[in-house]
Amino acid sequence: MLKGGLIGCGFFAVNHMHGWNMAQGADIVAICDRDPARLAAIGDAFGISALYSDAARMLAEQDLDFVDIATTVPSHRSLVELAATNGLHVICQKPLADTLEDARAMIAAVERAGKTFMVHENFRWQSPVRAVIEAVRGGAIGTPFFCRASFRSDYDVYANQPYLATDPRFIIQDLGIHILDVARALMGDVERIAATTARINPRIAGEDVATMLLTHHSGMTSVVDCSYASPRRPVTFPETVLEIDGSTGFLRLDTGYQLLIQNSAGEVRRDVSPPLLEWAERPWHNIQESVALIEQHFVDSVLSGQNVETSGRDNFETLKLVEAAYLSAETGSTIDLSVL
Ligand code: NAD
Ligand code: 89V
Repeated sequence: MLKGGLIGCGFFAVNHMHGWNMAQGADIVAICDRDPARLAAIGDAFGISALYSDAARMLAEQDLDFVDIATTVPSHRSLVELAATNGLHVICQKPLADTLEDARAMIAAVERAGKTFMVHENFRWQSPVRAVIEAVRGGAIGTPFFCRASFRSDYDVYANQPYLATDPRFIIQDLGIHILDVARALMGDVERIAATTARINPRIAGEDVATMLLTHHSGMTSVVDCSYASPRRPVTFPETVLEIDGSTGFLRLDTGYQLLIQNSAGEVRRDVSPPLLEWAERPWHNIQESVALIEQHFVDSVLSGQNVETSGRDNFETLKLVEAAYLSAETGSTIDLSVL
C-alpha cells in the first residue's frame, strides 16, 4: 500500500481526498496546509490526524511514498522540488507551472530522483471524453482530420475559485489548458497555434474568452474554443463538446453527454454520462469522477512501474500550447511551437 501526503487543503482538495479514499493501493496518511482552518476541515472530514502547516516538516517526519500537490501554481515548483529531494513520487495539479523554465526544472528534479511525475491533468480522464478517445484511437472514424473542442458557459467559476478573477492570465491557463490537452490526446502533438482572446466580464483581470487554431504534426487541424462569458441556457458547465471529422466517419460528443458516431456501419448513439459517485454533486460529477480515475492511474502506474499518461514530460507539451497561445494573442501572429 502506497502512503501519500496531500499538500493543499483548499477548494478542490476535497475531491482529491474522496478520490484517494476510492483508490486501490494507496492511502493518504498526512495532510498539509498553511491555513489552519482548511487543514482542520479536511483532517476532520477524512479522519486524518497527521496535520502539518509546513510541507518540509511533513516530509521529514512521515514515511511517505508520494505527495499529491493540490496547491495553486505559485507553490508548485518549490513543492515538487522538495518532494524530489526527499525521493518521493509526485502528482501535481495543473497548471504545472507559470513558466516553461519552472516546468523544465520540475521535470528534471523528479527525473534525477528516479521517481514518477504525473500532472493532475484530469479532463482527458473524464469518462465521456475517454469514450471519445477510445473510439477515435480504435479507428471508428478512420483518420481524424478536424477536431473542434469547445467549452462555453457563463458559469460563476469565481465563486469557488476567487483567484481566477484576479490572475492576469485566466481562461487559457486555467481551463483552456484542459481543452488543449484533450485536443492533443485526440489529434496528437501540435506544430503551431494561432489564438485570439477577449475579456467580456469587466470585473475580472484576465481573459475569459479564447479561440485557438492548432495545426498538428500530422498536418490536421483543431479548433479549441473556450468561454466563461457565454449566457447560453441550459448552462452546460463543465462539459466539453467535441466534434471530429475522420476519413471514414464523424463523431460528436454533445451536451448532455450524448455520443454520436456515424460511419459506414451506420449510426450509433450512446449516452456516456458519467456516474454520480456518492460523494459527488452535479454539475461537478463529471470532473469529480475523473479525479478518482486519474488517481487510480497514478497508483497503478507507480505500483507496476509503467509510464503515467499525463507525465510531466507529456504535460510540458500542453503547457507549451498555453504559452504559445498567449504569445500568439499578444503578437497577433501564429506561433511555431519549436521556438519555445
Ligand atoms: P485553493 O486556493 O482553494 O487551495 C489551495 C490551498 O493550498 C490553500 O488552502 C493554501 O493555503 C494552500 N497552500 C498554498 N501554498 C501552500 C504551501 N506551500 N504549503 C501548504 N499549503 C499551501 O485552490 P484550489 O481551487 O483548490 O486549486 C488548487 C489547484 O487545483 C490549482 O492549481 C487549480 O488550478 C487546480 N484545480 C484543478 C481542477 C481540475 O479539475 N483539475 C479544478 C479546480 C482546481
Ligand atoms: O480545472 C480547473 O482548474 C477549474 C475549472 C474546471 C472550474 O475550470 O478551474
